[in-house]
Amino acid sequence: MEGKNKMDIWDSKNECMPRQEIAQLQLERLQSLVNRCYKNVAFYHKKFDEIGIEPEDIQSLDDLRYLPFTTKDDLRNSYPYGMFAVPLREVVRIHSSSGTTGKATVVGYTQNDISLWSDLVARFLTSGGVTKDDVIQIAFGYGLFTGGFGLHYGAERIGASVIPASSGNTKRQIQIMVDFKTTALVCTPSYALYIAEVMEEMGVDPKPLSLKLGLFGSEPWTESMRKQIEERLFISATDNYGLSEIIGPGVSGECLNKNGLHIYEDHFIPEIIDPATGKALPMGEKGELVLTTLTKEAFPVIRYRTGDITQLFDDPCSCGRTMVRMKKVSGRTDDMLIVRGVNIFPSQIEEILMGIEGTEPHYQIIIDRKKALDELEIQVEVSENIFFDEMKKEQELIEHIKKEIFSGLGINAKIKLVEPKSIERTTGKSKRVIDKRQIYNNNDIE
Ligand code: DLL
Repeated sequence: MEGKNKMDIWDSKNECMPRQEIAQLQLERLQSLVNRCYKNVAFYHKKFDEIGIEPEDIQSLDDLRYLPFTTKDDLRNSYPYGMFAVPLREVVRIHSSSGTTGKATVVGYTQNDISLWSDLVARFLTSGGVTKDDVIQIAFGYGLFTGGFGLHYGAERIGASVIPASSGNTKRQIQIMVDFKTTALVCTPSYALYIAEVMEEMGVDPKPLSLKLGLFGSEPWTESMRKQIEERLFISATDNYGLSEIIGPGVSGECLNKNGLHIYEDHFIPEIIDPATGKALPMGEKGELVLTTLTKEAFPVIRYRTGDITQLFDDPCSCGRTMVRMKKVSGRTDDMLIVRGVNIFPSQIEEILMGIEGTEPHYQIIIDRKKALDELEIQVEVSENIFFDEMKKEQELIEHIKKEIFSGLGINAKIKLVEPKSIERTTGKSKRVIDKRQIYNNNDIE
């Protein structure tokens, strides 16, 4: 990359559109969306009638706030096809969200939706540095999860050479990377870190490899995690974001300035709301991201509450794209841990741990309730060379982490140092938190 201004843009006509034109386009598309939803989706028809809104009432972008939210529960209640806006015969693809926090939701795509999806993925692949000359290894699961197929079609759209490796079988991934001269890796950030670790075990030096780019997403990751991955794999890593309910990957992505993810506003309207009150917040404030799809045919959604916490900002980016950006997602509203009344996000703990020498970027947060009091335990892996070296050193490290957690979060945590590689690795999204309080609750119900 010779200077930041030389970055390629996949669709400069739309990605660099003047803000006024974006707003005009959004309004036209919003009006058409509202019409389509009212006409074709019983759920929206009923909701609009209930609150006394007709499609013609939407006269400006500000009127969006009068429209009802759509929640994950709404989608679940219409399982499997209740929210589709076209007959099934026009649907050419069906995906489903992972369902880790409840019953899965089912999403559909028309041929036009698939084409749009490929273009949006091509946008963030391009902004992350991928070109048709790249050999791109897709280590996301292929299947109902949108990661594998979403990235696959986008990479083909660019004309890159796609290796549909899928996730898992890590040694084989690395062998492929070496033999096929992979230049770009696509997976979750936690899997990228695991790949780096297995490379070390196999004695594969990442430095002379052809690998130069990493495009990671599908789970939250901190700046410190980015640094670790970049240094260990000798790559430049960018973040991309999306969710099945909206389209899959391709809602937003970073450019090589790595300063926020450009949201593809010609196809999605982002809002930030206060998750407690549902009130829209002004630009720059932190809250829950709400997204409206403007052009999706099979599965349009109005004001979908993503549960993801971020901030929007609209200062210009030197790459030339004019779309608003969102900060890296710092967590989900339902990920927020309330420990003895203190609100904590796992990403805050990650940020603190990453800054402490002698620890590895692998940790687990365990919350339990003993005698009506919440207890927070953080298990942290330590680097190979320091573990059990000296009891005194170990104790010092524990005290140091405790102190940092207390000064950062205002909470006393129990710190447990665990052996290198003892925390379970993942080939997909990582699970950092074990909340035993919830386990008890579930058992109570059963
Ligand atoms: O994870 C879509 C995706 C695939 C995005 C591949 C990027 C790359 P779901 O399985 O429906 O879809 O999960 C969506 O994952 O609401 C966020 O909580 C989280 N998430 C996705 N991307 C990011 C990211 C895919 N870059 C849920 N940073 C979302 C933080 C992310 N969280």
